[in-house]
Amino acid sequence: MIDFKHSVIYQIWPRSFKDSNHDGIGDIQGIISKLDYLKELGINCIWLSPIYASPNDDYGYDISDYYRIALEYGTMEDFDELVLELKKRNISLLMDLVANHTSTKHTWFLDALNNPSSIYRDYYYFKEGKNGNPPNNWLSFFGGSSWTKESDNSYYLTSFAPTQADLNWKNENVRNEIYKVMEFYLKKGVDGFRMDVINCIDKKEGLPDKNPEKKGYQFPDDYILNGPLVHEYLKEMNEKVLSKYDALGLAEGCLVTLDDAMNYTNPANKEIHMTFHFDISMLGYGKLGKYDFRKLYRHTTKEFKEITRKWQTAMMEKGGYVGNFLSNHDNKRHIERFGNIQLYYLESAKALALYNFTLYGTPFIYQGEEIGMTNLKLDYKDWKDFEAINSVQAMHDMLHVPLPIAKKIGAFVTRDNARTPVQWSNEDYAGFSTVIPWIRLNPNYIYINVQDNLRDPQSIYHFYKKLIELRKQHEALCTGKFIELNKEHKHILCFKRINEDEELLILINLTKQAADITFDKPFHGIELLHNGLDKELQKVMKLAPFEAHIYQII
Ligand code: ISL
Ligand code: CA
Repeated sequence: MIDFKHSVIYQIWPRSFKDSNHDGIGDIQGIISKLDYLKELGINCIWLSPIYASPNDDYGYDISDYYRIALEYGTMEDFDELVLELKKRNISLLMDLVANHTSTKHTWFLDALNNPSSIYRDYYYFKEGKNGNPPNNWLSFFGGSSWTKESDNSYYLTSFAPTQADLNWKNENVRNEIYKVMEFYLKKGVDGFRMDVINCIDKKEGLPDKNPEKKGYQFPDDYILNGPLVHEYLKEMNEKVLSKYDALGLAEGCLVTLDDAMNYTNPANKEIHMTFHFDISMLGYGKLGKYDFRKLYRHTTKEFKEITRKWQTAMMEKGGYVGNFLSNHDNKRHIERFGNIQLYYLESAKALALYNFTLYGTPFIYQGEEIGMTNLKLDYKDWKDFEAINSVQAMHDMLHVPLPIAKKIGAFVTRDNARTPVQWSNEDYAGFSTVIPWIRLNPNYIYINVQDNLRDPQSIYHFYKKLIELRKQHEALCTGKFIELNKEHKHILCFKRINEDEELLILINLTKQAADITFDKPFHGIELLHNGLDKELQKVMKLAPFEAHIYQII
């Protein structure tokens, strides 16, 4: 089992990581060519977003064959080579397991569709409509009905894109098929799985309407998320697969509740080992997410601190475990959401990194975050993200938002923001490729790129490297208790990480205002890291905007 409490995990979204064969699309050989860069950064584990055969309606999250590598990413031999090269460097590998749904191009689904007596019909949710309407009023994650029409009055459940058909986990054969896929990759030497929307695999019995008294599609939150059987299925998966291979299970934890998260990951329950939670990444969005456009707002520091406290305390008290992330392929890059790129680009990138690396829980880095990549507002014609395209259309069709406004909102929140190619250098096409990439490059690659970051000792990259190094040197950062100080402070997050041997003090000004903090008693400390000027630890500390420090108390 990978030592996940002492790991730093780097997420690769392969399409935009590095192209090796001049087609403008990232690929496995591209990843292999950058393993030394990742090793040098100090990470010891990779979570690789899907690389399996897929029609790419949702860029790999719609799998048509679990046992084949997508042509544009390479071959199974390339994959085996990747596993080997990772082993040489002592870097573990988590594959993405997309098991809530398959692509509608998967042979199971095609057979179900074409053959009325197919055994595969029960692999999915096929259901008759109600008076010319879908079987129920569930809203899809990507906008519109959760149901896609098969014929006049027959539908199948598609909780995400209409080409992603939900699998019926109540069918034992489905579960066994998924376990077989897991074993196939475990035998190849992978170390575990990041499980896509795994907490959606138990749908409410009978698939009833949600809030039937209301008009229009309703988000089926508690009808499809964290159903009671998810725990049973995860226990079975643990017993039949994970435990046998000593493999790591990480849940995506889509909109997970605190109690469920703790139950999924409490070792006593023998389910999985770690989960993400969405509370930080949903900040600034409405309950329905980034397209809940009337509710978009700039989060408050109070909320940010409350969420941090809530999850840190829960882990201490309830024994569960989370992975901490600020960015991923599903959200625009965090530097613009929680930092300030206009005035405090370097400071806020570093302050937020310091936050993510000093919490209890395993820190994740999303590709390009370590060099301070930013978001790119794409013209509508350049959009690739189905969620964005469909949600904008749904806003227009269902809520009568004028298209130009809907598109503005879409450009602001689309996942494409975070999916532009990694900026390796200031050469043509940012050193990502030698031809025009599949999605637009951020023109700021001229001054935001890996090459320049490597050269400048004050760069964001070098700051991440130091943070990773510090986690290796200070056990308290990995497993120490989290104790918050001056909770009510309006700007500064202040906490200790403590174990039997040491006491660390972390101070982060989360805002663009300068702020003072006064401690009840004076501390003395050695400065371990800061993102501005070296400062002695005193009873009253004056912090500049986004200033952040780690001290070892003596
Ligand atoms: O992006 C989101 C936040 O608004 C979610 O709706 C997202 O779809 C959800 O977090 C589930 O994400 C995962 O499953 C999706 C896939 O599109 C995402 O890329 C994946 O991370 C469906 O497989
Ligand atoms: Ca390529």
